[in-house]
Amino acid sequence: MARQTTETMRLNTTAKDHAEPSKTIHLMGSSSITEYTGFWSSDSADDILGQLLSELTWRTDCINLFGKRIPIPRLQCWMGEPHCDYKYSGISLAPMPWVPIVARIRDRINTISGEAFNCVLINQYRNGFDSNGWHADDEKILGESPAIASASFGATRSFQLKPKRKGTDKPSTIYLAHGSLIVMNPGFQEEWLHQIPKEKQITGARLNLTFRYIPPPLSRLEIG
Ligand SMILES: O=C(O)CCC(=O)C(=O)O
Repeated sequence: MARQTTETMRLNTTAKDHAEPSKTIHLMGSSSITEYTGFWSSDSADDILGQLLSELTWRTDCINLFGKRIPIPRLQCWMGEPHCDYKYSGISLAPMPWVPIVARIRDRINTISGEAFNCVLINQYRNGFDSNGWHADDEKILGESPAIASASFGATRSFQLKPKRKGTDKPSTIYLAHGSLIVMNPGFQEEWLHQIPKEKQITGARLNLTFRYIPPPLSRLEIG
């Protein structure tokens, strides 16, 4: 799971909803990732996975590559407060209003993290052929040093990490299991890239929800 630049500290071991979940801190250079395995119990995670798959409206978005429109290798859904328009890799997303199951997930994550996440990108990896290439969640609209929380349901997938600065370091991997949560802490997006590589032997679906915070536009009063 870890490699040279990642130190891991296991802090405690319980793993039931509403109990103190198992927490591991991966120190990543001058930043860190906090990992909660079993943040949702297996039964709750099963229910959430079923509900999300049946209740959400999924979109297939396309990026421009060498003058062609290419579908991204996963389905997605963007949800959040009305002001949370989002743009990445040339894809423009207007937020769907919160559905109750996602709002409950958000509230639980906001409580444990002390953040105020107000929007979420939900990715559906239909099987191991679906993937998400190297990137950082460092769009300007997210502010200077954003925290990003990422919840996973369904098939366990490899979450690979490598520093932005060029070097010989091989990627390190955290395995994101059913019902787990990670928080990429402030500072992480500035220094590190992450990806979900293709793993063609995986046949099951995985849903991932990455929660973000987009500040509301300044009111006329605040602008002066
Ligand atoms: O699926 C994941 O765990 C990562 C998703 C991700 O990188 C993103 O939505 O920006």
